[in-house]
Amino acid sequence: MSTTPRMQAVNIGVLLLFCTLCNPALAVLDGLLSNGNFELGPKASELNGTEVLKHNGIPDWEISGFVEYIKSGQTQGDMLLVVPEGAYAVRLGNEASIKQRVSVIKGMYYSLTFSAARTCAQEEKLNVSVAPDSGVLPMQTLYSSNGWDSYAWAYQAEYDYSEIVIHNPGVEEDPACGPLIDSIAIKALYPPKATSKNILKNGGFEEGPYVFPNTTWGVLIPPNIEDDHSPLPAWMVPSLKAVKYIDSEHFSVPQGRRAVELVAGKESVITQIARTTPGKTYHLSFAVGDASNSCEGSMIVEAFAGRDTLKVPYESKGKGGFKRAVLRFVATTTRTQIMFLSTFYTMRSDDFASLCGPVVDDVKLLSVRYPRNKVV
Ligand SMILES: [Ca+2]
Ligand SMILES: [Ca+2]
Repeated sequence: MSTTPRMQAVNIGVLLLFCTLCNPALAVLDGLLSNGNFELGPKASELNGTEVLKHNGIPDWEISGFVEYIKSGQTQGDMLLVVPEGAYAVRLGNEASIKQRVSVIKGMYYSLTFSAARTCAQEEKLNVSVAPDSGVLPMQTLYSSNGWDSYAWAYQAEYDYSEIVIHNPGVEEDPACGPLIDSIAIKALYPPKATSKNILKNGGFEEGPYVFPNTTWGVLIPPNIEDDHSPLPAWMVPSLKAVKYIDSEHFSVPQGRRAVELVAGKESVITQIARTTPGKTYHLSFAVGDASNSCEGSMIVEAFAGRDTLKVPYESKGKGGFKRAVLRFVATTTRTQIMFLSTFYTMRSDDFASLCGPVVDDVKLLSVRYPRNKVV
């Protein structure tokens, strides 16, 4: 059957309408960067031992400085080097960096997730940048006992391409020191909105950084995130230590597919500023539980809404589960800070080395109709 130009125009219109409803960036971009797991390596002639000799020696990457191509099972002194994904990873020596350019949508927010491990006792940092944004991620706290942690970092694309650079700003005496890097992924972030059912945005933490399907240790939302480029949209982590983003595929999660674990006691804090009306009464409801990750013991989550607080005790057997709590308060200002932290520090009972803590999820803030003084 032939189509008239008018019918074609209608069809295109339908197609355009359809495509404004879908997220074009999702299918194209979410997931590993090209050779983001470094399983494709340099030719033997481009290696001197483990050192990569050519700046384009690793397919799809551009390197600078002393970059090593590390095979899983390789030893360093008496330490066995393990790789989180596949058989290969890279190590960044002092002032070394890796770079890849990707196509993005200008103005859109993106989150990067990558796995890193320290190989020496020294404090280490990684500088992640997509010009003009950059961030320094501290690696001094080891959150997972296997040595690997995954980190998230977010930015807003200023151009229709992004040059993603991970750089080791360290100046160690031992050139064999320096972080191992593997599995670099990107995910488009969609700024969440408040709804009639929740004044808070992203209260269930469903919008967040890419989580690797094959890693079992969640993703760290690094500390000192106070701007709007949070990899956990709408939430800030203004504390000294990270919070952990966990997925229902590997952890017990109270609601939906994602939640946060407060892994560093009072040093790991999540917060969001809510618009409130002075004099109105509000209910801040939330779930407190454990991630089913052998994090056992008496826990307390402290919730704050402006000057009001609620301490929620939770007895964890480390096998999953949660309870719900409500903090009722009367707003005194037009902006109320909502905040959560964990009173205690907890270690996993299966290794006594990994930091862990209570899980917070399903955070909802709503104004309630009845005035406070009429309730008996
Ligand atoms: Ca790999
Ligand atoms: Ca959730």
